[in-house]
Amino acid sequence: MTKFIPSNIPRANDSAPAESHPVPCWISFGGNVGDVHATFDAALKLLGGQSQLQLGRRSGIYRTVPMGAQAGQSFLNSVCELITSLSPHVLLSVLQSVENQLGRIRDVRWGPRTLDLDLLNYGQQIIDEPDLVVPHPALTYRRFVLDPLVEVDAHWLHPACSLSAAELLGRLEHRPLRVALVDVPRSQVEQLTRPLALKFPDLQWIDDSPQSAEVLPIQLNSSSSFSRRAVVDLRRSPGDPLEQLTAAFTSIFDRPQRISAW
Ligand code: A4P
Ligand code: MG
Repeated sequence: MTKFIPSNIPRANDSAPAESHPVPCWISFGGNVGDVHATFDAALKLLGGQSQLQLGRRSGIYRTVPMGAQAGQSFLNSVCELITSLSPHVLLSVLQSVENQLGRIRDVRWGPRTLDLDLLNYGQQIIDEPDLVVPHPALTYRRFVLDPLVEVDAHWLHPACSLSAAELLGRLEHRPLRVALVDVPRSQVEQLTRPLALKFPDLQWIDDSPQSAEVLPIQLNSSSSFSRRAVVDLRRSPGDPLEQLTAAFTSIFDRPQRISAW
């Protein structure tokens, strides 16, 4: 079979080889500009029309609280499974091409958007490159990703930390939520925790080294790897540490509402 590469898709970053066997991937859909449900349908049609790419399971559609100071109105979010033999980078290019065709304007990071398609995983592969990180580093704390994913694939296993989607969601639902900043000096912790305590009263800050599975570890700065404990990794989030934490807790304390089937 001839390998199909859409003509408008750049190949420069296609360093990883395509898989010989189709790979199951979860894609997160998000949007908060225009008729988002219609945009999701249009995206599905475009993706379904690609060769080497097959549509799989999909969740219902959820209304979610906007995460990030610049994010705008409430979002609709969903997840859809794609089974593909495209390489990870070509798949990312396909997703970006579909976003662009459906009116995505990239001006503000975490800004309002007609459509955002994030690659949550590529089978069990772990990729950490400047333009592509999988599993998606933010999926461990985003209710707008985990709630739909648990609906359709609760047993999905995070390739790096080996927690299932249901376990990742479950640890966000403890109240009070016990959290520890694993790489912030104790002298700076109070400056961050005090304003957050007012906004998120169900937070309980743990000072000690977070060894317990019931403590949610959060990483802001350091380069050391905490992946085995499934750290909440905010190193790529925009803004200063207070903005990064505010955004993360906004999503963690959200209660996404399933508003319809897809
Ligand atoms: N990139 C790296 N890894 C990936 C990956 N696994 N999937 C790079 C997709 N892209 C990946 O993305 C920026 C760059 O990330 C890309 O060039 C790609 O090479 P972008 O889509 O251009 O910009 P963005 O979406 O503004 O940034 P980012 O960091 O992807 O933001 P997110 O994570 O998409 O979050 N609130 C609610 N309730 N629901 C939402 O869906 N989404 C965001 C944006 C903010 N707040 C939200 C929601
Ligand atoms: Mg994105």
